[in-house]
Amino acid sequence: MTGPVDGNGGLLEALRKLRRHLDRDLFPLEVGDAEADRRASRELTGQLDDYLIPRLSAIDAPLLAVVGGSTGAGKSTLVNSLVDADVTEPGVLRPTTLAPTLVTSPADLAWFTGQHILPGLSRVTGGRPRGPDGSAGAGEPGTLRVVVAETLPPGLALLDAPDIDSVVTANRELASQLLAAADLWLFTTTASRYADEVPWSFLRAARERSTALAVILSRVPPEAVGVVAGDLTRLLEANGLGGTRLFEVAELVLPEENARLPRAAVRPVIDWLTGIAADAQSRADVVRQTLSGALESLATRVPALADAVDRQRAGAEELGSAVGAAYAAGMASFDEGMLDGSLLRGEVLARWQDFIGTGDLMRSLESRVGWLRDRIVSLFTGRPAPESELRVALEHGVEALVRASADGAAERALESWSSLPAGRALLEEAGAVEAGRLGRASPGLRRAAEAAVRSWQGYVLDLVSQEGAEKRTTARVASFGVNGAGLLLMIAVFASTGGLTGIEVGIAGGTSVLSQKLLEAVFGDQAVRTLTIKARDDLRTRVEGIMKEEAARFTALLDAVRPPAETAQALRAAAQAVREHRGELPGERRGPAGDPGGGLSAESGDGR
Ligand SMILES: Nc1nc2c(ncn2[C@@H]2O[C@H](COP(=O)(O)OP(=O)(O)O)[C@@H](O)[C@H]2O)c(=O)[nH]1
Ligand SMILES: [Mg+2]
Repeated sequence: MTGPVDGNGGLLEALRKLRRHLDRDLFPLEVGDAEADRRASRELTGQLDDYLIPRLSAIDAPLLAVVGGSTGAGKSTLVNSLVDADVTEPGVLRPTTLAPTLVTSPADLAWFTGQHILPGLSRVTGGRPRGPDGSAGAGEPGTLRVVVAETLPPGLALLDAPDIDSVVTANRELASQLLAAADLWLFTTTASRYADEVPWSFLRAARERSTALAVILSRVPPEAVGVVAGDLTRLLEANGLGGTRLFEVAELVLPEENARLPRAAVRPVIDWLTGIAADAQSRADVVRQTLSGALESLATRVPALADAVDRQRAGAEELGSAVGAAYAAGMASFDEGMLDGSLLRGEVLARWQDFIGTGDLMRSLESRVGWLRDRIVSLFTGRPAPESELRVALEHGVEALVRASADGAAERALESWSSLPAGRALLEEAGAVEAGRLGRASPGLRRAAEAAVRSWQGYVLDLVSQEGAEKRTTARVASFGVNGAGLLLMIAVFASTGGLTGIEVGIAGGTSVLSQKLLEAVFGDQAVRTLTIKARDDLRTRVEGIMKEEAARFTALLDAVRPPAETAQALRAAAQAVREHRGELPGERRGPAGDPGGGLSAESGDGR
């Protein structure tokens, strides 16, 4: 009875495959109504685990009828009355009650205590649950109490579910979970509550998934018997549920609080259920109806999840581009700083003046720039200063520029993430401290920039010495010194006067013009252009590497959660595979329908 049925192996495999694709969190980002997407995904995985996969693995296993409905509808009373034993606790208004009770015939006990359906709920057996104070009703959350009732026929079990409208979220979710695991819903409502919205949202879901369903209209005042049922019948018809089996149970004066109803009051329900349980074909019909309805629903539910995964990827893309744009702007501000001459101010300018002023450089120059030498010498005092000071000053200047650009980019990236719900949520998850850190350049930036500038300077010296190895320039470079020429080239890299104003143009502009002239004197103007471009590109590449590292602090948060690119497509393919194997479900009953009271549609209910 519990072995897999021949012929549906492909379908089962398709469902298992689909299930595996749902294993990871597919909706980590706050994109669109992510909460609804997560809920839909949870419901789907729940139904696959709790019902579809175990049910298909054991198509002949006993039926599970779940008694669901609103608070106080009389569900527990009904279950006790149907099995003629106090197996579950009616009248309990304890919002903490979380362990639902499943009543089974002794013959089916092994199936229901084995973790086949609802494998996530551990089983407890034995008497009615008691709270710590001995009061009735409490049960361990996450458990399913399995109770035997001799009166129940083999082949059918009843489950007393929590209230679908419980004030406790966990109870409501459990109620939905149990209903999604049912072969058959015994949906219970009352004369006073049958028009409520919550029950109808469930009933509509049952209709959409063509779940096998019977409605029990309970607690009907004797004078209203027939009247309310007529109204409810019209409502069912109006909601596409015409023909639903409807039982009416009158509200009786009970001999004591929480007593069972007299057998006669629930006889029609008992007879109907017994009829289904006794007949293998009726049971198979119920299972097939619910199973095929649930499988059918996958054809829309799974692609909807795939679309939601696409939205997640698009959302991640948007956050990624925001970071990209912020750091591109950071790079642009570095470029600007490199060219606007601002690097040639302050400390660099002072060290440059020292450097030039030593006169060593001047003396080594060729005569055609002699006029320049004269001007410089008259301009600057001859303080001796090692060229290393100029190099250090340049290094600091470039570092400061890199840091300012990275700070600006970080601030911009943080701002744009904060303006998007998905970004805000990621930042919140990272924590306020980390978010604060993200808004500035990383602590490691200083070292990275130092290292980059030093190796760039090394590169520039290599460039100059390579160029100096050429016959036409060897003597001139030698007279100059590779270090001296290298420094001139570094200065020339920052030689644009675009951003300078006032007197600075004169000085900084002069600085770069001078270095340019000196370099040209050594290498020739064409070579200087090439060298400058090479040196500038090399520095840019190094800074770009740093910016990439900086941006990675943001993108790492995204990469940690972003669903893989192939997920949505894999989900759609899995849904398609399920559809292709749908035909493996045991077929519909052939020939004239010998309905042993088990038909779930069309004709009127016994109790009406
Ligand atoms: N007098 C009377 N009380 C009922 C009837 N059906 C249920 N009740 C009471 O209504 C309360 C709620 O019933 P219960 O079965 O716990 O509803 P549940 O919340 O749907 O499980 C309990 O105190 C029951 O004893 C009925 O037909 N007559
Ligand atoms: Mg109850």
